[in-house]
Amino acid sequence: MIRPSLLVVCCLTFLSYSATAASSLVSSTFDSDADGWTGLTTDGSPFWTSITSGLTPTYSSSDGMPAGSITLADPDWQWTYFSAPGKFLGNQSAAFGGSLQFDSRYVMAGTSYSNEAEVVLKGAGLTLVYEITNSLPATWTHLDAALVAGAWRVADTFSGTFATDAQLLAVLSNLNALWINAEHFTPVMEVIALDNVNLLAPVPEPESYAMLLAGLSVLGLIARRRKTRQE
Ligand SMILES: [Ca+2]
Ligand SMILES: [Ca+2]
Repeated sequence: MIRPSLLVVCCLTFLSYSATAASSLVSSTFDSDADGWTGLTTDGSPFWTSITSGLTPTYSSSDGMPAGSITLADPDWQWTYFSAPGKFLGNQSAAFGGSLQFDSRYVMAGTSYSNEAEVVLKGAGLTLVYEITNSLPATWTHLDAALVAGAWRVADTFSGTFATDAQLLAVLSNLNALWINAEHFTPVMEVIALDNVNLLAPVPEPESYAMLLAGLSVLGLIARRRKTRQE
């Protein structure tokens, strides 16, 4: 019979492994300020040239999920994006196979929905784009961009070729821009809010858990045998 103490250790180890496996690599929850986020406008696909950069988001201490978020007002006829601070950039290869998650909503709507890439990643000479939805509502909405090949297109939202594993990993390993859409409507008038930006490592497959449990069981057996021999 497995000793209760050993069982507890096994369970605790398993639980702590589960809790840390999908943990955030880097995040912005906007608890006290804009956390270094800026805004920019771009002419979009296929070149994603930045037209105006260094826009200052407005910080809200009362709006958010929970409170504390930023908004960006559409300043011109180009595509407006939130631009991530340095802590989200550089080598983020640990997020490969994971996801980029965030909450967003519109504070002020335009007259009709329009569509452009939801997230833009630049690095290693590549621009990758991810499309989620063109109908962002007024209520806070959780968005999840899986960082897996086949989910991202190269440079063009609707007709670009899908990025390969190698391309996605190359971009994540040398990330020099991470933009989140603040352009959901025509014409120039909407205000878009952002909260809880999270870059997450991949969650292990069920087989990984099974292997971990098998390994722990073997360790338990060895420990019991040693104990029996000592007695
Ligand atoms: Ca918040
Ligand atoms: Ca607009």
